[in-house]
Amino acid sequence: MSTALITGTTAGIGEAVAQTLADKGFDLILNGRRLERLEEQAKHLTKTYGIKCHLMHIDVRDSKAVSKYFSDLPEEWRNIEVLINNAGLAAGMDTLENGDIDHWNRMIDTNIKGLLYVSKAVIPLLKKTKGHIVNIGSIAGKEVYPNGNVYCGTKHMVDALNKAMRRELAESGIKVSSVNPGAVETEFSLVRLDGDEDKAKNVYNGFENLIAQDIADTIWFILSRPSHVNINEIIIMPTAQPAAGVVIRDKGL
Ligand code: NDP
Ligand code: 8X3
Repeated sequence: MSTALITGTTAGIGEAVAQTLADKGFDLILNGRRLERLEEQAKHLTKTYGIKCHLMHIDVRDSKAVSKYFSDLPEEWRNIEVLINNAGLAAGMDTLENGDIDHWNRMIDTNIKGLLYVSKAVIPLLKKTKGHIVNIGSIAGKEVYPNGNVYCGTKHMVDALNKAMRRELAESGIKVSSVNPGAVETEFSLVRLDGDEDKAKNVYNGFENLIAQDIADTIWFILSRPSHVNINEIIIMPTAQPAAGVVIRDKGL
């Protein structure tokens, strides 16, 4: 059986991708900081799909923990064919002038440095399997919007790293792709807005947002192309969101 490692599987897009890949028969390495959710998820996927799960209960910002996890990884889990770099967040929405430095550090440390730490550790394993890396970027990595400054910056870095990885890894037979979504209703806005449920709900009012399964389906499309085809990148948006930071509300879209 093939093995996939997905970062950030305890909610949202990562959770949907885990379910989709389990349904396709992948054994899974599941990552996140919330242990109870990881354990429940592993139990559910094992029981429902008859696959094996291994936990990566690690904060991807912790470079030492990431590197130790992979040096200690049991032999039977080293055969990784797919890495989905998904763990990430936005924190706050403000001008640079009024921005919160702790928010900036969380985003930079998770979205950029966490992705780098995990990729560095997994690339040697992917070289052996001629595997596939899928980086979850964002429309915020292709465009910018007011008050999105640092989040947009981190996702532009993901876009750059996606291209850099593809250039560096092509000779090893590793495919590198990115998926860059617009608004997907997950825990994303709840996290961004410091747990304010009303404000988070309002983000998705008056239009049909994407759902996590839309992104999981797109990732499966990318992974299931024949070996001579690589999808470099996909931008996927709600029909009602023609650009970053622009949503057409209350028009039945
Ligand atoms: P959610 O908040 O629903 O899920 C985020 C996941 O990332 C959780 O499983 C969380 O797990 C995990 N995570 C966050 N920080 C860490 C960390 N330091 N270490 C390990 N895991 C971590 O958000 P989404 O599913 O929406 O977001 C997933 C990705 O998609 C992100 O990279 C985001 O930027 C991107 N994206 C989201 C869009 C959207 O509109 N929702 C649009 C475009 C891109 P835990 O808290 O248990 O650690
Ligand atoms: C999340 C999508 O449009 O809120 O990456 O920046 S958006």
